[in-house]
Amino acid sequence: MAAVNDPTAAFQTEGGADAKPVDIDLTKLTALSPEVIMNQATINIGTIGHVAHGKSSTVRAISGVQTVRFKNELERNITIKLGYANAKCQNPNCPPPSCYRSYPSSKELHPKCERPGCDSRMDLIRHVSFVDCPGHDILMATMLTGAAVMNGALLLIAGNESCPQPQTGEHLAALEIIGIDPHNIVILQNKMDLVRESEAQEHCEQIRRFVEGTTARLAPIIPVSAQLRFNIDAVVMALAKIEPPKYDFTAEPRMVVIRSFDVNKPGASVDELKGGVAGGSILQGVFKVGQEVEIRPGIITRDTEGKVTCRPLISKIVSMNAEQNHLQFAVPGGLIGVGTLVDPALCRADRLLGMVMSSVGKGPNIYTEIKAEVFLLRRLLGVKTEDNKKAKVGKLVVGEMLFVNIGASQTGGRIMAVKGGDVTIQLVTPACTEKGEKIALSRRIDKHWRLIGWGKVKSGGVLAEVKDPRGD
Ligand SMILES: Nc1nc2c(ncn2[C@@H]2O[C@H](COP(=O)(O)OP(=O)(O)OP(=O)(O)O)[C@@H](O)[C@H]2O)c(=O)[nH]1
Ligand SMILES: *[C@@H]1O[C@H](CO)[C@@H](O)[C@H](O)[C@H]1NC(C)=O
Ligand SMILES: [Mg+2]
Ligand SMILES: [Zn+2]
Repeated sequence: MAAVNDPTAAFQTEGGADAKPVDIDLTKLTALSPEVIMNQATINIGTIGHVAHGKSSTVRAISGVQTVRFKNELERNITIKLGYANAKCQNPNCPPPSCYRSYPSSKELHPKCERPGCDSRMDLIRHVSFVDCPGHDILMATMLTGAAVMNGALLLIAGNESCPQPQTGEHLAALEIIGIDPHNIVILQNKMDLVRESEAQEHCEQIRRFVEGTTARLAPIIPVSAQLRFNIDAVVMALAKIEPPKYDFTAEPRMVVIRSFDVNKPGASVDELKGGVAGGSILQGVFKVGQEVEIRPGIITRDTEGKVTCRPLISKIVSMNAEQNHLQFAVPGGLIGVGTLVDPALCRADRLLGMVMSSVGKGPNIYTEIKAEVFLLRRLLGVKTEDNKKAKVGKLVVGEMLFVNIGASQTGGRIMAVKGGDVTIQLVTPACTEKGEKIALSRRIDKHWRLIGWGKVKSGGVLAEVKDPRGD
C-alpha cells in the first residue's frame, strides 16, 4: 500500500509542477460524503496504552495484514496505518456485529457482504486512519505528537495484567489534555485468550473503577484477542459509530505535519529529483493540487547574539496521496501525503515534524515565548511507584526546563516567570500556536520526560522574527 510511511511510494505521478487547482463546491461536501470517503480517510483513530498491550496487533487484526514483529524491536515512531474502510451490510436482517466489516480502502463503494448466507451489498460508512502510537515510557513525546492529530482512540488494556499500568494512565491523560470527545473513545480489554472468564470479569471491574471520572468514562469496554482476532467485528462496529468532528471545509486550510520525507533514490539525476513530501493531517479547510502553500516556521536560524529568525518555506502542492489514491483535493481528517517542490534535503528524516502548512500569507503566528495558564496533574501517572510522595507533581520553578508539545511540534521550554496559575515559557525552538491552544508539559524524572500537566495558551507571548521568504 502506498503510504505516507513508505518513502518509496510513487508520489507525483499526477498533478506535477504545472497543475492548476480544481474547482469544487465545498459547501456540498462533508466528512461522510461518499465521494470524499471513497478516496480518503476523514477520521484519525489513535491506538494508545501501555507498552506491549496489543496496539499494533489490533491495527493488524482490523486491517487483515499480518506482519511479523521482531521480538525486541522497540517501535519508536508513530506508525501511520493508512486507510481502513468500514462498511455496513445493507440487509437490515444481517445481525450485528457481523454485518460490519473493515477492509483496506479501495474505490469500491458497495462491497459484497461476507457473512455466509447473505448476498447483500454493503455501504461504505466510515474511512479511518490509524495513528499507532508506541507505548514504551521513554516515547511519551512521540505519543503526544500523534495525539495532536487524533479524533478518537482505541485504548488497549492487556487483560492479563492489573489495571492501570503506568502508560495506560499517562496516555489517557494525554487524550484529556487535547480534548478528545469522550464519545470517541473505545476501550479494548485485550489478550482474553490468556485469562479465565472469572479473571476477565474481575479485570473489567478494575477498568471501570480506573476510568471513572476520566475522559474514558463513557467508553464501551470490548473484550478481544487481537492475536486470535477474536471479537474484532465488534471493534469495527464501535469504530463505525464514531462521528467525525464538524470540520469547516471553507475555513483557511491548515495541515499539521507529522512525517516528512525525501523520496528520491540515492544517485537520482537532477531532472529526476522530486521535491520533499510532507505527511500529516488537515485540521481545517481544503488543500488542492496546484495550490501555493507556506510551511511554518520553516528554516530557523540563530545569529551570534542568539536572535532567532524564521524563514517560512513557500512552495506548491504538486501531488496529494491518501493510501493508493491520487487526490485532486484533500479534506480534514485522515492522513495525507503532500508532494511539494520544497528542497528534498529539508524534508529528510521528519525534519518538518510539527510544522504547519497553510495558504501563502495565511499561516499561524510563530512564537519564541508563550504565556499560558497551567494546570498540573496531581500525581505522576507515567511511573510505577509505591512511594506516594515521590509521585506528587511539584510546582513549576522559575528557570527549570520543561519539554513542551505544541500541536505536533516538540521543543524545550524554560520557565521564565510563574504568577499564580500563569507561566511564561521561553521556547528553545519557535513554534506555531494561537490563543486557546492546549499544550502538554513534561518534566525530566528519572532521566525521562514524564507528562506533568498542560497549559492553555494566553495572549501576550513574543512573536518570532519572520523573514518574508519571497524577499531576498
Ligand atoms: N496472547 C496474546 N498475545 C497478544 C495479544 N495481542 C498482542 N499480543 C502479543 O503481545 C505482544 C505485544 O503486541 P503489540 O501489538 O506489538 O503491542 P503494542 O501495544 O503495539 O506494543 P508497543 O507498540 O511496543 O507499545 C506481542 O508479542 C503480541 O504477539 C493477544 O490478544 N493475545
Ligand atoms: C501477559 O501476556 C504477555 C504475552 O502477550 C506476557 O509476555 C506477559 O508476561 C503476561 N503478563 C503477566 C503478568 O503474566
Ligand atoms: Mg506497537
Ligand atoms: Zn449481510
